[in-house]
Amino acid sequence: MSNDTGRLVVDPVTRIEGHLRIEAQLNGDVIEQAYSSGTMVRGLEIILRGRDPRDAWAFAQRICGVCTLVHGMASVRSVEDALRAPIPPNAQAIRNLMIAAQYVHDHVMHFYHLHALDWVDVVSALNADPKATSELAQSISPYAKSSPGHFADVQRRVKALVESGQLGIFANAYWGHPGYKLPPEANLMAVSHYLDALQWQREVVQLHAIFGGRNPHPNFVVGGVPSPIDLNSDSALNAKRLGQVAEVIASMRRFVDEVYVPDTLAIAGFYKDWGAQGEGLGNFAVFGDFPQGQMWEPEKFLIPRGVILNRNLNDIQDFDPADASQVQEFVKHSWYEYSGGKDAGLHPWDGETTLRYNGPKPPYQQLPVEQEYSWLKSPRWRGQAIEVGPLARCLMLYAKGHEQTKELVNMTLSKLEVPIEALFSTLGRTAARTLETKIIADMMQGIFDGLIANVKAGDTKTFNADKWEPRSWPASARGVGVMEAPRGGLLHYIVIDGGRIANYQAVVPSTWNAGPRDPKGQPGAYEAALKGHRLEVPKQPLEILRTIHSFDPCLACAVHVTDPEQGELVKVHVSGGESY
Ligand code: NFE
Ligand code: MG
Repeated sequence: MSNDTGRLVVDPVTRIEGHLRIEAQLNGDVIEQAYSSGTMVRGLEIILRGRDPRDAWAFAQRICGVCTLVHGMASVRSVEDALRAPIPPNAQAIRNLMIAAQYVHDHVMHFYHLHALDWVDVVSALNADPKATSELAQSISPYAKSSPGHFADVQRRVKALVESGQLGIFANAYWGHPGYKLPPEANLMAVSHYLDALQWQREVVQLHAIFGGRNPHPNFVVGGVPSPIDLNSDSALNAKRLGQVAEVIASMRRFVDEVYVPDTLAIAGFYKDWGAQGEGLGNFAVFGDFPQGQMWEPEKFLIPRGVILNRNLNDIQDFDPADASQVQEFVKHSWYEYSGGKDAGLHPWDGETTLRYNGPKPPYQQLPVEQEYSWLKSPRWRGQAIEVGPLARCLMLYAKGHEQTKELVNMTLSKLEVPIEALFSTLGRTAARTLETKIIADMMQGIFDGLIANVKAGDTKTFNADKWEPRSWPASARGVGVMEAPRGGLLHYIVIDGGRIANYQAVVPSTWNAGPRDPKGQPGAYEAALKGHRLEVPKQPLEILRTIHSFDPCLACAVHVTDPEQGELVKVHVSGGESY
């Protein structure tokens, strides 16, 4: 909706996880300022206080059901970091495979089921010629499901949906918007792959169940993984199960190579203008992941750590999550209070979570953006707003000379005939997600082969009990669990006192990206990215969806706090004087 003050409101933004509101201040049809607000508070952070650190992962993992394992992983890593508890090589390999599987699963789902319909017009697919669609599909990929009969069948199914007046999974988009540029055949091909991806994701997610007992929310243990390896046992990771893992990896790589990568390139070719807008900050951070040793050896990460400022790929800054001058969270424009006042920035080991809603009572026209307007905090790196996620990782791999990344990025740029600056854009962000999926899917093969070789050499250890007993722990300890979640760098900070959790703070990817302005007035990544967008049809702000979806928002992850100690979730102060 838009009102007479030129404020355009998109609330809720759909095809994301959680509750996000975007307000855009328009000057004519151009976005002059944008504001990102997490509108629902929920969560798990403070209920961890007082608990056994070895149990924390099971609670923390419930922060999100999309990135189904990352908060469990970050949590066990935070405890292992605090205790300097090493894990066996097999456990590291299994964890790496599980993280990689999360990426491949999550990114494919995001592309087809959450983002594609910003670029693909389902209704236009009805006008496609199935034979021409088949020719198009076969010209870009050897993928098997590409016969004229197959596409005619898909078209019939979509037609039945459209004629029923109930688009179901395809409802609520701006069909017919002039911003849709794909020819009908490309639309039909993409819709067909949308349906294939639904089927595919159900099968490949089995990898988590094989290693972690189930999905979503597979099991973990501090000190390793809870799955014993015994090639000859029915109740352990045996030859049959490892064979299934090999099949899943092959299926992932096939779908990425034959469907996801070619589709991304084909669709991007019609949207090259999106390679020149939608980036915003120019600052990117990668905390690093896929350890080849222990987590406290970041120099051995396959995805390297570092910070890029002002798009400068030649001068990578060091990142240290334990340094209180580097990572801080601010609440100036958030519905929280700090004991040190609204301008303070707190390192997460000293983090505070005190909720105070004093915003307008819903339904409201617009948010008081000069005051508080979001349930997200504003994390900053050395005071700077930064973007995290696939684009940051792709840039970091590229900047650090990773050969496959350089080849893939250069291939993409030359195919699309766009300059390297096009990486810094909405299109670049979406393409980076595809390219990193390819890199990570390929990487899985090497990790898996390494695991098998190690097992064949006689090492079946998956759990290290040395630091399991709290008796062996120091009286107090602090740790940070680092990981790269699909949506970006993730940090879980834990303070352990007397064997119990004294403080726990999760600093989550979508908080870096979707957070509000900080005390210096610097916008977060979403807010900066939207600035300057011209809306072709302001009543149908497709452009906002394209750029916001390119980040793959998860507001469930980003707003993850609750306050059970006071027996009430939140005190709501409404400007009219009521409270409820
Ligand atoms: Ni809920 Fe999550 C990922 C984490 S997001 S999806 O990826 O951490 O910010
Ligand atoms: Mg937090």
